[in-house]
Amino acid sequence: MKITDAKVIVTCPGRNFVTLKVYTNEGIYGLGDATLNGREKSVVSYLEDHCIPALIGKDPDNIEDIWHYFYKGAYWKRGPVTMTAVSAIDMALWDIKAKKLNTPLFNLLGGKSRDRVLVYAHASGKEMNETVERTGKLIDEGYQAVRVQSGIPGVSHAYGVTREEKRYEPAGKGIPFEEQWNTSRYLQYIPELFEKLRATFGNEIHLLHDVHHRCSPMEAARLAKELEPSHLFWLEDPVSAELQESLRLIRMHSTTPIAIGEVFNTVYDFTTLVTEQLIDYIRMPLVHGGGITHLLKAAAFASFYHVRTGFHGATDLSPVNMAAALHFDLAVNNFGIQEYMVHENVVNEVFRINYHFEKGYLYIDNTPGIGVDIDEGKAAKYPYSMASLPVSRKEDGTMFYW
Ligand code: KDG
Ligand code: MG
Repeated sequence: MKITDAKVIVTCPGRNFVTLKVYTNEGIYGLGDATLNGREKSVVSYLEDHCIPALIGKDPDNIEDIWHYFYKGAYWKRGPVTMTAVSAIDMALWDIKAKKLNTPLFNLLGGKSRDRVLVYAHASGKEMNETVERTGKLIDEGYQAVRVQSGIPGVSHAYGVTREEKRYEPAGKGIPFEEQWNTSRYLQYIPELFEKLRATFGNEIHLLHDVHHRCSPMEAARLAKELEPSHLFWLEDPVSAELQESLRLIRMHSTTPIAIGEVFNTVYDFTTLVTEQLIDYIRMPLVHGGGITHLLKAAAFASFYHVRTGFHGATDLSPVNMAAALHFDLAVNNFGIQEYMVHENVVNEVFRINYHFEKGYLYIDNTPGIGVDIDEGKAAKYPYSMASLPVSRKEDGTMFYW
């Protein structure tokens, strides 16, 4: 079998998505998600200018070798742009192999360890009552796990809260929108919010929260400790984890489970976090973490330290990634939970999906391969439109982590 061509499809049905399509001489093609929120065109360039010319002519069956060609073979390795491109190639090759063998992808990853995938949804509100009400709505819809973010009194734009009456979407049109931040107000408010959520909904529902990299190690330790009575499923990204050692401080002070890694790209970003058991869940998704080939190894490594997966699954990861993630989630033993932010309906006009939600879980059908397809005619109706993630400043104007 030979790769005869590959192309990159950029489409913006409400938000930008980048999809790699790899063609073979046997008429089978594979799809890979190559979306890197707010940096879409950088990945397009890396794929078109550097990867695709070298990919053509290779045997798509040799996934391991091709992965190392684009990873080990590149002197300028790692980083989100490079690794998103590597991920897209890898995902497309697994799609091709599974289609060729006429079997759903999970069968090539060891088969099913479970029949369904526990997911968590996003609830957010401008203030406490609205936040509690929206959490209740999701529970009524059948979700068993909910990530809860809320507007903070005195903070003009807290992370994760929808600015319009639509679902929360992180990227905005044009250059970055500037949000404001105040850590002390946040630290005061969040334990009260979760106390109220537990009092309202009881202990059965799984509650999650994303700090989105905004605390110092000691602030994060305080928050994790004060949230202990609310028994969170996890506290996500309590600190910006460039400095892996900073997680030691949080662990020293609290038993609240910690999830980290949606901005990581390789296993080297979290070796200390795993070997010292400083985290409980690893969030690095297939689309930014080197695809299925690298995540199989990273998840296996994490499993030896009892760290489970909890893949990133926001709306800026395309349905191709979501379906690939579901195959992975079904297969690996140390699966923990899957983030599921529902795409707008228009996205599912462009992408034909093969998964559905029922009573807290996602189910995927037995379509061979990853099982998602793209309608290129519809994709062409929605041209690329520049969008960026926000930036964040403290009230005195100091640049901060978003
Ligand atoms: O592109 C960035 C978003 O996907 C991110 O801000 C969402 O933190 C996020 C999450 O946990 O889903
Ligand atoms: Mg997050």
